[in-house]
Amino acid sequence: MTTAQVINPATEQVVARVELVGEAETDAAIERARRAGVAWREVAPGDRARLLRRFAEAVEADLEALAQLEVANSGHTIGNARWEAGNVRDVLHYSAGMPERLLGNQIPVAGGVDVTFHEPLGVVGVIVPWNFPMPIAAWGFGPALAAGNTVVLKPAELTPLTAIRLGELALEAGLPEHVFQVLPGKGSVVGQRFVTHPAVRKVVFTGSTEVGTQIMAGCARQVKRVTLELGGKSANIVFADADLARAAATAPYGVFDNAGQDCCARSRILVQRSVFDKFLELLEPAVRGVKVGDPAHEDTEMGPLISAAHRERVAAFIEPSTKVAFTGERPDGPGFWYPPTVVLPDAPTDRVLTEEVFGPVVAVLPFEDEADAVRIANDTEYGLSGSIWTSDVGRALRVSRAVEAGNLSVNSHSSVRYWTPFGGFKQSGLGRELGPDAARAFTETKNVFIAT
Ligand code: TAP
Repeated sequence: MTTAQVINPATEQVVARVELVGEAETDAAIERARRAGVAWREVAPGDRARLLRRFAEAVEADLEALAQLEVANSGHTIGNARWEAGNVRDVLHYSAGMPERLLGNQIPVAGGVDVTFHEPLGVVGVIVPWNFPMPIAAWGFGPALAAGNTVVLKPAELTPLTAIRLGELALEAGLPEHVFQVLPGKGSVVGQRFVTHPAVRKVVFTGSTEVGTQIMAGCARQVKRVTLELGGKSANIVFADADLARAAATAPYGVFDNAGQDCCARSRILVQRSVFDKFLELLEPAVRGVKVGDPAHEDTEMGPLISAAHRERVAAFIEPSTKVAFTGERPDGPGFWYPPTVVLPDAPTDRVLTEEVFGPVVAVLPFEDEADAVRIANDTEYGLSGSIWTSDVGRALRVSRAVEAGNLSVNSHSSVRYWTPFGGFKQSGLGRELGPDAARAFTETKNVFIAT
């Protein structure tokens, strides 16, 4: 077996070595999951609910330790890491409400009775990126388990530690063996096997659009079900009638949270021209004030990037000709630090406007009127999130309906709530996670006609 080093991005120290599973072990785990599924789907819905609640309680009991582990695993600030572990707990509690509510229909027919059932798919493969190792995992495994499926989960190679711990907690909570297995390994090996193995009936993938398209093409060969959560280039639209002070004070948190390694990052700030200069004046102290540093400190707001290679990738967006308006702080010494950076693009074709940076770099640009704002916001292949700042309710609704994105917020930057659906338009993804229909995405609808 090969091993991978897990490096704390804030210290560059090796914090763990993890054994990576290969193709044969992946096949064996999928077979175990397939067998475990035979009994799991027959567990009474109320008992499945109770087991998911116990899993949620085990996460709650371990919450601080999970959060501390995430700080070392991925460099997330301790505040964010606590929210992320809490999100896993909440998703599990919410999923525990699903088994008893997977209702079918009774449809009026002549000559008999017609009913529908929501049958589990079987084995579900969940592939998770490094940017939110815990929540993104739970958005897949919580509803999938609730619907009676078994789950094999592949964490990102860079950040496997918290997922491994969640696998242990599931067993401690009493989930039957092999119902939920965590398989640390390479995407090209373990993730790819989820795509090609016929017993895996659905792949839930979160990550880059590039890999997501390969997974979709691979799954197409077996008409395998797929949910994709991919990249973003979201717009934060600030109208002249907005509370400008609030819009400017919160804008950094809409894009620099998790050091910008967030598919929902509002990495384009569109500001109505009449207040453009005023907005930049207000934005500057907010950006300079973002507390960047040791993610284990309680008041740190932004930690490091995930790796040296990723920092290089982010830095490459700032070319010699790029107009940098201002930057925030970054600590010296070890750690993959990059400062919050505000740029003023020259042309709509600038890479910083068209490509996902996945780092703390935001482009600010002016627009003329509502139609112009919508045109610019939609001028991207992505469509995941976005914010609209205005005091006009009618405009808020008009623009929300016109922007091609799955998750919009008005006078706020919130994107993720476990009880509302989450997912992307266009190349940001396919399907939805979370929300009241989350378990349905892990079932097939079966129709049965009984002649009377
Ligand atoms: P990817 O390189 O796409 O990796 C994501 C996951 O897929 C990792 O677990 C990776 O494994 C695995 N993988 C890589 N190649 C694979 C293959 N050929 N077959 C199957 N699995 C494969 O993305 P990343 O660099 O980890 O994350 C950054 C990207 O993810 C950004 O573009 C970001 O926008 C996107 N993202 C989107 C969302 C949502 S919700 N839409 C959320 C988070 C991130 P390894 O770790 O072994 O490479």
